[in-house]
Amino acid sequence: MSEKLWPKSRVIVQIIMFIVINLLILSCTKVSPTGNELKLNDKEYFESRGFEVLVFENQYTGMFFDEKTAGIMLIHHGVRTATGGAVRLKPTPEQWDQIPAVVERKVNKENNSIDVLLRYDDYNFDSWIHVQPQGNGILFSVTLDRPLPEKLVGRTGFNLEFLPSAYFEKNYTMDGKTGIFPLYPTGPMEVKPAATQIRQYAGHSTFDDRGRAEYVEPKPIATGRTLVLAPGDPERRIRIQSQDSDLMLFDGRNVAQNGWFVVRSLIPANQTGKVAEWLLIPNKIPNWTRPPMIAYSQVGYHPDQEKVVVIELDKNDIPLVKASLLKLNDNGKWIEKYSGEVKEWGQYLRYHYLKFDFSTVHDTGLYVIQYGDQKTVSFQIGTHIYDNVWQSTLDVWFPVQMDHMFVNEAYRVWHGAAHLDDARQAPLNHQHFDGYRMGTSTETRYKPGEHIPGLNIGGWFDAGDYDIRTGSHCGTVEHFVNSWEHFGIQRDETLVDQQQRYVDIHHPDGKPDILQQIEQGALALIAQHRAFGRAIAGIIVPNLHQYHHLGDGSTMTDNLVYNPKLKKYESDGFSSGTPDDRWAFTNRIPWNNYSSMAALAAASRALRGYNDKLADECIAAAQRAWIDEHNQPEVEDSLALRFRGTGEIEPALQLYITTKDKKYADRFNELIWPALEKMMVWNMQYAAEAVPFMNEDYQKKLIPFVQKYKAVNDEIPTQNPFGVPITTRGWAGNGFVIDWAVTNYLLHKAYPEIIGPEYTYRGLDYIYGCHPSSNISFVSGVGAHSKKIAYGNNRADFTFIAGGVVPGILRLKPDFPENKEDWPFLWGENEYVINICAEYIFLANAVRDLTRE
Ligand SMILES: [Ca+2]
Ligand SMILES: [Ca+2]
Ligand SMILES: [Ca+2]
Repeated sequence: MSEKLWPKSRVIVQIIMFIVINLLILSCTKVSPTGNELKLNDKEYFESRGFEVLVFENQYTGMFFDEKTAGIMLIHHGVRTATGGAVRLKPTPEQWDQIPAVVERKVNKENNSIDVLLRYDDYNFDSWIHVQPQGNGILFSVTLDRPLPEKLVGRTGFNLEFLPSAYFEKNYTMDGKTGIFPLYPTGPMEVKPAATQIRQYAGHSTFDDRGRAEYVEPKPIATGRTLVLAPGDPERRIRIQSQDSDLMLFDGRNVAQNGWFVVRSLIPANQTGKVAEWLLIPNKIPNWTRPPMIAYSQVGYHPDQEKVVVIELDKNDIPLVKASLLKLNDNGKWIEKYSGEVKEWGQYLRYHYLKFDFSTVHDTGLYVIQYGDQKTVSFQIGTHIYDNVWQSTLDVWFPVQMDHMFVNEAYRVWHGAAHLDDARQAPLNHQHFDGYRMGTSTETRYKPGEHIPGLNIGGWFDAGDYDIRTGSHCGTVEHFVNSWEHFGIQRDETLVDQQQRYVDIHHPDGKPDILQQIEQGALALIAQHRAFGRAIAGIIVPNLHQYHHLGDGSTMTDNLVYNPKLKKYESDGFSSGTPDDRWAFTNRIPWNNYSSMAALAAASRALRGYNDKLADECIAAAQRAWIDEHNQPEVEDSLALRFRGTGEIEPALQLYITTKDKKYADRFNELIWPALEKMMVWNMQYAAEAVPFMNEDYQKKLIPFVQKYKAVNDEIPTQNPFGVPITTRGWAGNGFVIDWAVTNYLLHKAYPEIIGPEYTYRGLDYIYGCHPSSNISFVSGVGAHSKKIAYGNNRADFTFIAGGVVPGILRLKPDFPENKEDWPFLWGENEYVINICAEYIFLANAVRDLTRE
């Protein structure tokens, strides 16, 4: 790169000119209620109309390292366009690169600024970032009390990362020289010696150097002092001016598909005091107001169900008093069918909410909702609308997740038979990057690193990654069994041949697909009992450079069992010297084992008559494990012990339902009541599932809890306008909403006089679009407008897998609900997970059942 740098004086003149022009503009335009200048608000972020700056409200959690939801972030005209503002040790930090810890965060109300002290423990390196509005923009200054540690010279900079999809098909200028943001990463790259790599998470490496002792880093695509992002787009235009050091623009996607466009200034060596300073000036559309968002179900409504839409307004928006419902007539014209008052709900997170109830409209047909000059796309009211909403989850999404199988769909192969080299005994004293850990003993008859035969069958890719996570497998199998037993789902649109390891989507084979999925799950679970006599935590790739795999699961390993006699990357055609086989994490975890017993006991009922041999083996293994687990010595003060009591509730119930042996019912009764006293919300589903199998005393004894549960339900609409429990943890809460709706369905079936059907409908409505931030359906391919860009294992293609359900709306602290529709890589918002998808099948069938009441 040989861009000529502008003289400093010219930059200063430019800044002065800019400030003068902006002051002129300011004096001519009416100042909005929130003002044009950034001000620290009560929630401790900088706010102006159309532009906000969050400074470490959201910190790196350390759990998955850089999740692109931490550091300094920009919200520009309602969209979070920048993240990761911090002093960083790489040009384009990846997920597992080092993250700074926040030692101190000072919010200075009196002078409208925030100071953050960041620390990298590995290097004993501290830096201060001072953030303060200036004129129409905001100033970021980095100061050091001590100079950069020698090892960090040339590699440390102030970074701010911009969302690629917000800048796709847009330009930038660097010191006046124009460019186009690359749609696809195309280098340039630099090769560096591995020894100079900044240590990644726990010493792992994201880079597979195939024995070359090197790694790669992107080089800048533009360098200069003044960068304008999207100069032609008033919504996205940002100007960044650096006083004393160059700005470099990088494309992080060159090293990781989930990378962002990074703007960076290097921090100079041997300097203290102010070492970098940027003035960032956003364009703001005068009096910008976020358009109203009408939250409704993309699938539509059954004529007899409650129909309430929620209207989400910008805080500067003035609520209207009426909304209307238009119906399509035979001549293709939209005719007003209903007009009604919109009711004030109030403030939730950062928006203002109204509700519009049109439950009195029962006529079937096509409708749109009109609020002001906004119309939704059309939706249906009809008795049939829930008839075809869950099938793609069973027909397509689950087959695509099937591990150890070749999965075909018409002309397309989703993936080959994966992980045929499963699995090796995981090493001792190991903390794995996906949360698995091994202690001081394998607790099996296998030596660390030894191949364990028989684990290469059944199971699903747990989520957007490809591990066999035992806990989620257990939940998935149980949800499938529940769907089978409650709704008798006979659907057959998929061929599954376990002998050939072959799956063909849209190819009936005379066998119910749901039983074939239960078998797939049971095979993975029983394989663990065959090898170890109990469940293990899971099976996962050993190397970080394998873990971030995107694409065909069958290429994640070489499918050849590891042979220590061969050299690395060498193969004799039958075995391989490359240690890429997945590891089995084998520690004994009581609650995991109990979940497995529950799933196997349930599976044995469903498999009876379909695969009797496997059904017999499942129930025998579950009963044997039950005895074995009760003979284990108590583990002292561990997570395991805490779950020991409550973990038995599920298997006790499932073993009882399968065997009718009273000892299991007794144990269930012994445990369920104190569990309901302590944590009713978490245990109510088990209590409700048990009702049809317990006596009248049980059913009576549960009534006060059901009443209490209803009281909790009826409290929810005062907490948020959507009337479903919305969690605010690090992973968005669709799974919890589905679970809640299912529990309410089971309670409604058992206690219709206490629990009405509305909660179950409401839960599904939420999933289909009646939620904060947008009205997208969270089930890919279901509803008029649904998730077309999600975190499946095809996420690098910015696409989806039909029938997958994503986690949904993530709340970024303090008040920003987000679900990116144009960026698949935020797993907390967009990652499909097996147990949630299986429970969704149950919920959709439950709602369909309610429509027949
Ligand atoms: Ca995982
Ligand atoms: Ca089938
Ligand atoms: Ca292998």
